Amino acid sequence: MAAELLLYGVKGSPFVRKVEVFLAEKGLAFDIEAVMPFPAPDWFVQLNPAKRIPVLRDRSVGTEGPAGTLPDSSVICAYLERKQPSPALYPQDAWSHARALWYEEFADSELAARIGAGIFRPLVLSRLFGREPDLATARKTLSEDLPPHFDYLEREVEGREFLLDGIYSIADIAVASQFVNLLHAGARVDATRWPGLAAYLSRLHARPSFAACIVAERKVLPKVEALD
Ligand SMILES: N[C@@H](CCC(=O)N[C@@H](CS)C(=O)NCC(=O)O)C(=O)O
Repeated sequence: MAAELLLYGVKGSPFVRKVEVFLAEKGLAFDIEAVMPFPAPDWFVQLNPAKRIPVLRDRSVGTEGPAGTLPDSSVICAYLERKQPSPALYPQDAWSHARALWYEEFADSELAARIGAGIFRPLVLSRLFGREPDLATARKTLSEDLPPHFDYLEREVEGREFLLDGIYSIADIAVASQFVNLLHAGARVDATRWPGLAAYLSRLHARPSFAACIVAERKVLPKVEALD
């Protein structure tokens, strides 16, 4: 029987993974329908004029065309939190809630631009589409563009289990999801330079919700050499 929730997107996207992990943590069943956005098919552009994955369909709202569909991982997660409040994945108090949204935004814009466009795309997507990997861009991103962001996150997670002290939240899901793309590209956060961040990411990626995504994605993504 079809699940009530249907996710449009492909494995390997950090935004699709963010929603998959969120759904898994909520214990919500869902179907996934593969949509590759390079370029997005016409029927999909009717659902999301931004031509980006993921889009969620809630079949209890609509089963055909744009009815019952929501674009954007942040919008989808916010909707799912209201639809299925337990376990809570957004902090309750106003300040912590706003901080969680900031980390989510930081992940979806700042980290995605560097890890996605600067490392994953030049190495993994290039290989997937039969192009030569752009090692120079990936090396520069890892050695010059990302370290200030790693420094920031190292300070934010220092002495904490989660970004919002004691509360596992959308902030952790969004940030850790972007870093899975770094793993898939054969790169790592140097644990000697950023020990807190490296340990935080290892803990999150070991959660069943993340581990299941990582294993499934490794089966479909091209293998790349370790980035030195
Ligand atoms: N803000 C969007 C970003 C989604 C996004 O950029 N998805 C990428 C795949 S990882 C995409 O569909 N790109 C298609 C394109 O750039 O044309 C979200 O959170 O869902």
